[in-house]
Amino acid sequence: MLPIVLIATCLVAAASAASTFTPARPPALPLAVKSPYLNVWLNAGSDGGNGGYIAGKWPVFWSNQVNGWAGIIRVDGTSYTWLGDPGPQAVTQTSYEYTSTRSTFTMDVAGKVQMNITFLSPVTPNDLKRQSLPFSYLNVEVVSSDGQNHDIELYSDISAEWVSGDRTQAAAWNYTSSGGLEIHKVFKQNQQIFSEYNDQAEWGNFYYATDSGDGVTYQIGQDTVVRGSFTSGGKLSNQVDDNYRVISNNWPVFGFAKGLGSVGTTATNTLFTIGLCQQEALQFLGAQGTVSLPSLWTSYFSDDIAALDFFHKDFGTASGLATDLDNKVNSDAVGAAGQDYANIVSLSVRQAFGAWQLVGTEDKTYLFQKEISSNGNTQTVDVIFPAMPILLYTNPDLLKLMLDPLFENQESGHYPNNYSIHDLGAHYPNATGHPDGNDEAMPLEECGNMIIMALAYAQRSGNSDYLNLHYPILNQWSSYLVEEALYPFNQISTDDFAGSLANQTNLALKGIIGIEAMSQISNLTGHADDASKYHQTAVDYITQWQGLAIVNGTDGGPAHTTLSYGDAASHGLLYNLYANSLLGFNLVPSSVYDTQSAFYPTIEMKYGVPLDTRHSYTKSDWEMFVAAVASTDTRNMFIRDLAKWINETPTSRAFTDLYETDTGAYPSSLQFVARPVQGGTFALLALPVSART
Ligand SMILES: *[C@@H]1O[C@H](CO)[C@@H](O)[C@H](O)[C@H]1NC(C)=O
Ligand SMILES: *[C@@H]1O[C@H](CO)[C@@H](O)[C@H](O)[C@H]1NC(C)=O
Ligand SMILES: *[C@@H]1O[C@H](CO)[C@@H](O)[C@H](O)[C@H]1NC(C)=O
Ligand SMILES: *[C@@H]1O[C@H](CO)[C@@H](O)[C@H](O)[C@H]1NC(C)=O
Ligand SMILES: *[C@@H]1O[C@H](CO)[C@@H](O)[C@H](O)[C@H]1NC(C)=O
Ligand SMILES: *[C@@H]1O[C@H](CO)[C@@H](O)[C@H](O)[C@H]1NC(C)=O
Ligand SMILES: CC(=O)N[C@H]1CO[C@H](CO)[C@@H](O)[C@@H]1O
Repeated sequence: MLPIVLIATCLVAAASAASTFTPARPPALPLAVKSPYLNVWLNAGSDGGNGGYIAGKWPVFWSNQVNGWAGIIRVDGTSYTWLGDPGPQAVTQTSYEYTSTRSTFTMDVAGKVQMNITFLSPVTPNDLKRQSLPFSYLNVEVVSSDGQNHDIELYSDISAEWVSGDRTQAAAWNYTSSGGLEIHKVFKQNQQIFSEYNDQAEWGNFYYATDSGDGVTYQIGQDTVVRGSFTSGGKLSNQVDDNYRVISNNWPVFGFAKGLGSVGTTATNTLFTIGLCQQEALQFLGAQGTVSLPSLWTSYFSDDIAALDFFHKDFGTASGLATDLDNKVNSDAVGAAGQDYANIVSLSVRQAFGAWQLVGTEDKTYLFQKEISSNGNTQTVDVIFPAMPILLYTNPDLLKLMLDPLFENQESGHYPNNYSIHDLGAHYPNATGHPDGNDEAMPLEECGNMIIMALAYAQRSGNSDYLNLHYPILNQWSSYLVEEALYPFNQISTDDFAGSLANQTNLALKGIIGIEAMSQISNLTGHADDASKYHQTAVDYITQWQGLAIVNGTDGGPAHTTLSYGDAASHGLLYNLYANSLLGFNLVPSSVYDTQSAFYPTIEMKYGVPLDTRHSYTKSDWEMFVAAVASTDTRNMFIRDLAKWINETPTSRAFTDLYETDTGAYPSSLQFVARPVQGGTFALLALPVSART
């Protein structure tokens, strides 16, 4: 067998040489990335990926198990693979391009036919109905490229691997034709609501659909049988193998074939929709006790099929909205800091939104977040905080929908500690809180985060009623900051993986800016005494903090802030400085900005600046926070290094935010992937224009 494998690898490599990657070749290519449970990628980096060629490599769920998704095309009777690894020789990929919402591949089929294959996962921050829909598009355009007409048939299928992370589970399925759509439905027989296995959902119905029409056939059966009927005859049997069975038992697949007829220089178009419908999305401990919350789309649509039907037929509008967002993100980013910056932010959009899910009803909507990959917590405050910039940039109301359940849970008396909760549940989709108070304690971090985010939302939306509504608990958290912020006791920050430490300079700064934020909140809500009291404390603390935190370079080295007070040899990314600019404060003097801007270039590594002196790795989200408030040259250094990393990293899974600054690889013990914190790459775009360098 070995020689055959080697030959196959060489063939793929030879075919591979031709593709371009625009604007970059990311570690993983987003395919269907729409929610925590519809989150499928192509691994591309050298460490487990194949360089970004979609024909010949199976797509994977973010947690790395295959979600079988196949595509075959027959041209004049010869079959070629264009998606996944179903067997036939691969088409030649000539280009890959990503935007904020799309991944588009261009394929050359034997010099005869060109295919344009677009994976579109819509992101509509200002249109909650569309944003709530748990589906993604695959659109395939085919045209003759040699001037001749060719007889063409197109095929695609999904496997039952999408319906459970456990391949020993039994699936069932059904086929329907409805409203001009051909629809495969596949689901786990033993529905386990609110449960996961390998991070895949263990409940709900998956759908794979395409338009009805002449030449469309379908078949459900063993992978080799269904694909074999297509490659031998160019069509399927319209039969359903109703021997419902275990996912890995003679691998059932759900296939469509479409005869395109004789195709010349007029392109033909075939659209597929993939998605997961869950009537009930998660359970939440809020004002009404523990309730199970529906997916928001159920407010707009009577059932799965109605939602699927709307989504599929909405492709024209959805494409237009997607293009608007793609263009806006690109031009804003290029205008703010150039093409490298656009490459970074546009790769972050689907990933950030893909960790989020709109639930509840039109009257009471929430946006819930899964802390993908690091531990699966629900609504982690210090994971919302780094993602906040993309929410402020796209629609600040979404930040409110994200904070609402945190306020509701704690204001209803479900959390016993004086400081802010860390998360709303140990594992998504359970937002059942921590009534015992035994969550992962990050007291200073989360109090600062909640106060800063509440004010950021109110400033952008003009909604100071929101601050009034939550004044008592914000005030309580601020009292905690007054007690604890200047000399933080030995505790973890959001970078818990880096270890705990006393007197963390950056953590203290967050607390002090949080106190100033409470002064502003007090001002906006008519609490004049609190406003002046908190302001005086913040000013007093920031003065003391400078004395404690800054090494003035008396030993000849460059001045900088330390990682912790008194440790002159230490340093770290001072990313909490960002909040001072985001909120428009003059609390922290410009000398601190200047000092840090001059310092970072002196410790630059190949792919960026280390997070702190304890390790050689860094965090891309915090680098972009730091860059947003740095001098132009230093900002551009951070952006250039991260853009280079995207192109060169050996990591092969969805855009990690934690990587080694010298090799670009994962730290040996940790693989963070697909995390929403990449919304933090929008830090520069979330700043008021007047606050940008
Ligand atoms: C396919 O993509 C190529 C390259 O991006 C483009 O020039 C061409 O117009 C596209 N074809 C169709 C039918 O959209
Ligand atoms: C398939 O759908 C039909 C019609 O809705 C229904 O009667 C049947 O029970 C379904 N079968 C399964 C296995 O869900
Ligand atoms: C959520 O809680 C339910 C019990 O209410 C449990 O069965 C389920 O496994 C939990 N889900 C996860 C992902 O931990
Ligand atoms: C909450 O704060 C009050 C006042 O500072 C303090 O007396 C009390 O012990 C704190 N409660 C807890 C649970 O830490
Ligand atoms: C924190 O820093 C202050 C000022 O340098 C020092 O007095 C105190 O001992 C430090 N705390 C800890 C726990 O190291
Ligand atoms: C809020 O700040 C403004 C401007 O400094 C000041 O004029 C106003 O009196 C303050 N209001 C309160 C309630 O503190
Ligand atoms: C230890 C020390 O000398 N710290 C000083 C460094 O510079 C800042 C800003 O000028 C001062 O506030 C510190 O006292």
